[in-house]
Amino acid sequence: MAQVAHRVIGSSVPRKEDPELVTGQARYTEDLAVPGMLWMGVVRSPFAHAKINGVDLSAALQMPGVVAAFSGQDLAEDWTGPLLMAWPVTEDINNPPHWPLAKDKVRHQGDGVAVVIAETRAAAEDAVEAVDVDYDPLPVVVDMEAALADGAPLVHDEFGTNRCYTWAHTNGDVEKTFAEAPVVVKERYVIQRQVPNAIEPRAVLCQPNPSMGDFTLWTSTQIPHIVKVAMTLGTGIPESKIRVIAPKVGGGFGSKLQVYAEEMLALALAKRLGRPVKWVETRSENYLATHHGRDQIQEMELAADEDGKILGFRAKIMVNMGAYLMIITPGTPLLGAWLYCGCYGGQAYGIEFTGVFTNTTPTDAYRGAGRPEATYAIERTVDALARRVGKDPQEIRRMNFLPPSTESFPIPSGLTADSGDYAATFDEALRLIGYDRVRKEQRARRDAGDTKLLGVGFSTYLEMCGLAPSRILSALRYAAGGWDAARVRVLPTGKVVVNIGTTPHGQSHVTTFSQIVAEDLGVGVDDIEVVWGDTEMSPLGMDTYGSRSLAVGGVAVHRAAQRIVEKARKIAAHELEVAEDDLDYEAGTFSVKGAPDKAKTIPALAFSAWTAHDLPDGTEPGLDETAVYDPENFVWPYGAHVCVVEVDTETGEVRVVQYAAVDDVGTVINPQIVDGQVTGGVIQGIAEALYEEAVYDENGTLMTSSMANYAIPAASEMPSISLGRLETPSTSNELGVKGVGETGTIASPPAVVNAVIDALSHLGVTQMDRPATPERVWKAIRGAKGGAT
Ligand code: MCN
Repeated sequence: MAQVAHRVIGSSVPRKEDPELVTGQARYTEDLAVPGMLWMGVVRSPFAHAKINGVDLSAALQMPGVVAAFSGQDLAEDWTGPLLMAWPVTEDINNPPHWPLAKDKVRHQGDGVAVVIAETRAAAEDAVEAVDVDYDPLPVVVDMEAALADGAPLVHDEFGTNRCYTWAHTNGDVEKTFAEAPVVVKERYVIQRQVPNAIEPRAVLCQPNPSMGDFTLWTSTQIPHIVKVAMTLGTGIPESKIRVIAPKVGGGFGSKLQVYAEEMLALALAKRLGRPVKWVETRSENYLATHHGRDQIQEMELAADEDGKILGFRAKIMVNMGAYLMIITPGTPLLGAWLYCGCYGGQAYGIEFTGVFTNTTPTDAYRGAGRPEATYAIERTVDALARRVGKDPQEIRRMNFLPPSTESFPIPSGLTADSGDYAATFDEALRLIGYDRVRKEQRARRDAGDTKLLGVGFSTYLEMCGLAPSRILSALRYAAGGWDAARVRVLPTGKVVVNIGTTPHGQSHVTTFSQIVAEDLGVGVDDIEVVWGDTEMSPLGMDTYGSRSLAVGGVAVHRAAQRIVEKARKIAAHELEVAEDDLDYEAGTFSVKGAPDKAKTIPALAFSAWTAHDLPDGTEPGLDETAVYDPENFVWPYGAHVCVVEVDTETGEVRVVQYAAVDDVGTVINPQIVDGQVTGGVIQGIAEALYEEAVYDENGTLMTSSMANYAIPAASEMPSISLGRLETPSTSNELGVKGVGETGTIASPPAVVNAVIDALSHLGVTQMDRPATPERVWKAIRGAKGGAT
């Protein structure tokens, strides 16, 4: 039965996506097969840096089932441009061309050198092994500081340096503030590199359609619309001849916000061979060839008065680009550039990023992208300031919070945030955790000499997301816009079709966008079909990343639905023979004021609009409206996360025993989906704080190249999370919504590490690198006790 339409925003409507997923009916790119399909295998470099003397494909070409094989040089003429890099953050950035296959040099382990095409996947994989590449290994640099030192091996000779760019931003008089401040704390943090591990590795299938002279590219991506533009730029095939489809996508977390070599290769080879070409990434390839995340060295400073009142923020940050610049590699840190002040007041703000090339897999967006790094820096350093001035970390936060506001207000970094009450979320998180009880238990264990110590850590964060407005993105030299689009059609039978420009890959847009339309048009959520992920069906869109889908795309959906209501009102007034002003509208029904039985519903009006037998003069037939929305501001979720850990002083093992997350994401469309997003995000952040770390040896070999040695958390390691919420409507859009997709990952890592330090603070531990592995924690305990490590 159709659900009651009004009040549908704010209710936990069951996910419309689930039946297909849980019954195994959903089709991912890997599930797709088309007649005549060939398989592609990619030959990858075992070296992090080497000259390619030659690529011998002859043995591979002799193997059964092999149809073709090509080196980077063989395909050089197929490209009209390199892989897309869309964010040249400064005018003088060093931006090396990045081709789908290396031609003369490889620059990171896993760099593609050649491809083989075969009748089956197994034949392609065997043939990859048979390709003989003659390499001359070159000196390697993996460490950012070493890469900037004189005489370091150069990743790109033509630049004469491994410095990619330096970008800086200030607000207020930073030098003076720091020179005159009675207290300055300075901390150094290493934000370790991470490997995104979506459940579904990447996959591509490209089918040429000879009758039309066009190509269909199915790809496991977050950004089909952007991939389409990039394919045209890279291959010269006109956009009108390329259709990109993202079928079901099994997670991305930023790693599929990318244009990958394999997408360009599948398209170019389908064109060359006139046959469909498919490639599916193995998990090992995922570790080497899907972009990595994070990897910064931060120097973070706070200037304050003797009481701990913050006066200024200053950060100097080195960011590892890896070997090439991918779609937003240089811009990723800038997404956090305004958040090194967190949700605190202050008069001066200065930030500088230096991008550095190394012989490692390129980095790019990973859930939170720039904002978890900023939040980590400020939330750790606020604790350091509390230690310095002898205050409780709780107190230092409260005295520095920005004042509560339901209006937009400026923050120290110079942007305008939209609304919030920072102390209120903090109070609620402390209540959920049972703060006083935890502190009592902490003291009791310490007093009893227990080897399992408790620690409490805070993270009171401010996020900026909903990436748009286009004019700010342009000021930051980002190459694309930030708008999004939706088309809403009410069909003659009253069913509704909504074409959206965002591309969900686990975020439930089908459900939540149905809720918005159900609320607007008074139809049941099950009477609405949401169509996405296909550039032919939803030609206008900017896709899904930066927690933008609801705050930008969802608002476009709402606007298109409102246009339907406006047009339907005209037709209703005409049919009921009253003025438009004489109509009430509620839950999909127009009724004459004072005569409620004289009424017309949206489905009935859709039928009238379709027959067009008696429309008001000048009215076009049909109820079919499109809206394109480019917001005036970002949206600014915030909240307070409190983590309780238990640290085993004998083994150094850390276990999260309690976790409370109280977030304000504005108006909530679907509470259950929001809770799911927060929970998943927090778990991802706990893993970042305690387990995950990509480690290279000095030869540039990735030592953590599989799930056997790259620790991904299992359910058994995770706590249950207490969730709370405040709902302060965003002032940036008429739905009042803020994003939620990244909040948990942005907030949680400093809460966890602050908790570990808190557990050991009475021993003199003040510093902890991340991830806080048992070895690091054990060494910190031994070091603090003055014992040998
Ligand atoms: N929502 C809501 N009310 C709000 C805010 C959001 O009901 N006030 C709903 C939205 O309507 C949407 C979902 O919550 O259904 C997430 O919305 P939003 O915050 O707009 O984020 P996006 O849909 O743009 O998703 C992107 C974000 C990012 S950037 C990463 S990375 C991420 C994430 O979402 N990757 C994910 N969540 C993920 N979840 C899954 N399962 N898989 C991923 O790869």
